[in-house]
Amino acid sequence: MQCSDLLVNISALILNVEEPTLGDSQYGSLWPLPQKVQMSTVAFKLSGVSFQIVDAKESSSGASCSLLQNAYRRYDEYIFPISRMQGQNKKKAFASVSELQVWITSADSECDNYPSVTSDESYKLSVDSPVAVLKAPKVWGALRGRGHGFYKSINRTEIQDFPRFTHRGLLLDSSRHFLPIKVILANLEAMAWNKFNVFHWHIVDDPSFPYMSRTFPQLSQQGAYHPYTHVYTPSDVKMIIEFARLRGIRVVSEFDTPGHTQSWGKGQKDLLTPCYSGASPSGSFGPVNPILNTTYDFMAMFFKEVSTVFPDAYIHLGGDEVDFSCWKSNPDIQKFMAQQGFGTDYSKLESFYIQRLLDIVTTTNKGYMIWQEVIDNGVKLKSNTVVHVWMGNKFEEELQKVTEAGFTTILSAPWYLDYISYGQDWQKYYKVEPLSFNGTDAQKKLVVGGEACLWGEYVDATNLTPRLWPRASAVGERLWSDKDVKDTNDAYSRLIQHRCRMVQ
Ligand code: CP6
Repeated sequence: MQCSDLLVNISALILNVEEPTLGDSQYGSLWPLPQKVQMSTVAFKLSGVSFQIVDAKESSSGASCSLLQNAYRRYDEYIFPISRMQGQNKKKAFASVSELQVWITSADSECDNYPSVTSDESYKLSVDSPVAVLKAPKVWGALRGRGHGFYKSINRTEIQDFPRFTHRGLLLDSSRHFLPIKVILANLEAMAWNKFNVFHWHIVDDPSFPYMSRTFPQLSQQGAYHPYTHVYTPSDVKMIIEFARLRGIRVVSEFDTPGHTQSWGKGQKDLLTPCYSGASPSGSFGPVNPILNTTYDFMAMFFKEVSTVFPDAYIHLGGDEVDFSCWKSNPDIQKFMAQQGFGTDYSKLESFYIQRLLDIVTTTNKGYMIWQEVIDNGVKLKSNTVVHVWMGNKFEEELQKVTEAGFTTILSAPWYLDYISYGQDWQKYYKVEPLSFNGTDAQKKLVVGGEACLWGEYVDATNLTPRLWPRASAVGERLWSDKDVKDTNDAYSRLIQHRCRMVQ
C-alpha cells in the first residue's frame, strides 16, 4: 500500500472520474474497529462542493457549542483540503451523501465540560443517501464518531460504537527532552484519530523541570533546560488542556515524587536528601527528604497550585523507582528510621512519605494515580486510587493482586513504545489481552484501561511522532474495540490505510 493510492482517490473524488477502491478488509479502513458495523456494498460519494456537516434540527447542542463547530471545521478541512479552495466551479457532483447531521440526543450535551472518567463516548453513525446521521448522547460520542474514512467514497453503513475500556491513554515525557508545544498538539491530534482519551503528561523528572509554577517560579528558572525557551508557561498549559478538551482528551499531569526529582532540587533548597560519603555530605542529593516538615509545607502549596492548573479529577503522583542508597547514607535519616521503628526497611520510609503526600493531595479534592510500587510497598490507599501497572515481568500476576485488593487499575507494562526493534512490532502490542489474568468478573471490571508509554530518554521533537505512530494505533484498537477483534491480517489491512490517513 502506498499512501499515494489514497491521494489518487481524493482527486478522483473531487473530479468524479474514478471509483475509489476498498482495501482487503471487509471493514475498509476503519480504525479502531467499531463494536458493531454493518457495511453494505452500496458505495456513495461525498458531494465535493456542497457536502456539509450540520447540527441536526433535533439536536440538544448546536451553533452555540464551540466544541462541535470547531470539530466540524477540522473535519471539513481534512475531508476537502483542496476542493474548497478551488472554488465552486466543479461539475455537479453525482455523489450521494451531501450532509452529515450531528444529533446530540441527551438534554445536557456537556459541550462546555471537561471530559472525565465517566464521559459517555458512545455514538451511532448511519451513512445513507442523501443524508448521514451521527447520533450521540453527548458531544464526546460525536467526537468519536468522525474520521471513519469520510474523505473518500463511503459505503452505506450502520455503526453502533462505544469503547471497551474507559481509560485509553498515552504517556509523553517532556523532561528527558523538552517537547515543543507544536509536537504535543500534533500528538493530541493523532490521539484523537485513534480514539485515545487520556494524555498522561509526565511533565517533570530528574533531568529537567519545564513546568512553570506560579507559586515556585524558581523551579523552572533553575531546573528547566532553558528558563525561557524550554518551559511550559501557564498559558501554554491552558492551551494544551483546551486543545485536548476539544478532542475529548483528558490531561492527567504527573509530578513524580519522591524519586525522579533531581531537577526539583535546583530551585528548591532543602527539598532533596543530602547524600553522605562516610561522615560528611558528598555534595550530591537523593530523593525528596521525607523527614522535614518543610518538605510537606512545600508539597501542600505546590499541589494546591497544580490542582487548580489541571482541571482533571486525577493527578498522577508517581512513586516509582525510589533509590534508597542516599537515604541509607544520611545520618539524620538513619536516626529518624530508628525513632519511627522502621528498622532498616526503607520501603517503610517511602510509604511514610507517600502516605503524607496522599493526605495532602486529598485535601485538594483530587483523586490520584500512582505507579505499582506504591501498592507493592503496602501504602494504605483511598479506595478510588488508580494503580498503574508498568513492570514488565508477570503483569498478569500484578493485575490479579491489585484487583484482588479492590483497586482500579490501568495497564502499561506491555506497551512501552520507547522500546524499539527491527520490523513490525505493532503486532506484539496488538496481541496483548489486558484481561488475561486469573480473577473474578468483579476483578476484571476494575481494569479500566491502559496507556502506551513513550519515555523520553531517546526521543525528542525530531523523532517522536514517527516513533509513536502508527505503533500506538495498535494499543488504541486494543483498548477501544471488542476483545474478539484480534485478527492481525484484517488489522494489518486496515492499519496501513489508517496510517496513510494519518500521514495526510
Ligand atoms: N521514568 C520514570 C522512567 C521509567 C519509569 N519512571 C522507566 C522505567 C523502566 C523503563 C522505561 C521507563 N524512564 N519516571 C518507570 C515507571 Cl524500561
